[in-house]
Amino acid sequence: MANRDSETLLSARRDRVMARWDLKDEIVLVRSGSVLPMAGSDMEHSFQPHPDFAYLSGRGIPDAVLAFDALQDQWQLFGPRSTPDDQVWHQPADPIGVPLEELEGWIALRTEQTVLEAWDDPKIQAGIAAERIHKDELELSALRSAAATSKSGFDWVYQNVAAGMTEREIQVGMEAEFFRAGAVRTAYPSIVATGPNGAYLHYFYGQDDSLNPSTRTLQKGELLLIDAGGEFGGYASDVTRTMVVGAEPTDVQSFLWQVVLSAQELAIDRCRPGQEWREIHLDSARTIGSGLLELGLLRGEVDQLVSSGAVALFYPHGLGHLIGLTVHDAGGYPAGREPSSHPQSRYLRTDRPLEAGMITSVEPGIYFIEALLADPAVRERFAEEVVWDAVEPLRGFGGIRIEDDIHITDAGPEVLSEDIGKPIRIG
Ligand SMILES: [Mn+2]
Repeated sequence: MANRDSETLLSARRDRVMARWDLKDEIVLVRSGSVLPMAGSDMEHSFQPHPDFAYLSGRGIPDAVLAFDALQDQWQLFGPRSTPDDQVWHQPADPIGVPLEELEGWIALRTEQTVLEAWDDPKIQAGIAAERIHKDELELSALRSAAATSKSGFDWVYQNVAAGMTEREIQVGMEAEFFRAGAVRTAYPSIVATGPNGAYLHYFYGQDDSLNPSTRTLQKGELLLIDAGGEFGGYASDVTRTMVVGAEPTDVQSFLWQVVLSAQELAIDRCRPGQEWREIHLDSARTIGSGLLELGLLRGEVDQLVSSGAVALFYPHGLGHLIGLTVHDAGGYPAGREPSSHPQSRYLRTDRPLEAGMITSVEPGIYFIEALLADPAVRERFAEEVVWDAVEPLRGFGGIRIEDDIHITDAGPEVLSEDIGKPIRIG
């Protein structure tokens, strides 16, 4: 699969990581991981390689090990070989590297050298993460292809979804298009949430009870929130659109949708090298807070409403996260930064200055979350700041989120998912 150009890029990645590790004579083992058995059966979960292994080797095979000998400045890939018996049941595994059986002997030859397991060693992980945040040409190409698969799925939604369809019908119709367009799998379980379900940030099909999956039917005039994306070449795409189905949006739907869109557009415009992510996030909360004030759901002054946590009742999550080999990618918190306890920032997955080469999602939202709005302690704490009588009719409204994937460049933000339309109404 890997051609000469990609081998050159992979080798350059390994060189950069090695320089960051700054080792003397240690051995580093980067393992791909093993397939996991399913409880109570002889089946296995689908395999996903450890992203550090995938990044450094360009391969996604189970039970493989990429080893580095710092004394010799030498990398060696070890891969499993399938037996004739295995081959009765499965196609032969790609014979990558030298046979895995040789790993033990390879280590035994290096008696004086300390063995570092990449999974357990923060210094080794930090060195890889510091490189993974900057995407090279090979990665950008995979990320663009992943976004293209997502576009096919969302286009299907725009052309086919109507009131009366179940969440399941919408999900499988959309995912079929991801796969037709080349996606290897979905980048994460697709969130297809109708009406009130849109308020669950990580709502997905069958989550509550795998034996009794959701069959909720989309009603005319309800919001449909879809957060989904295809994965290509190991790289994720992560896109959210929210639309009203089968009717003209109400004034409130339309107003809140525009507030989320403008929060997103303002944030995307600031996705430039040197910008502090936490500041962009807090400004997105101010935009959303101002919208909630204007609609009469909050009272007071916007900075105070952000710092008290009143805005976080309606926008509890972070503005976005790095994207790459995993949908919530490595490197969000550089050394020395810890997650904050600020009520508006405690779920921030990234807190760092942006740098060219990063990919980040930008995904503000507004939700009416029953667990927060129905809590007597919350209602008491925010008695002054939240206009509870005005919020009451919006319980059950669901949520609105709009999300795109942004490539940070010196020339300004490049929106990888920009071809995916943002209709406020479909069907
Ligand atoms: Mn996301």
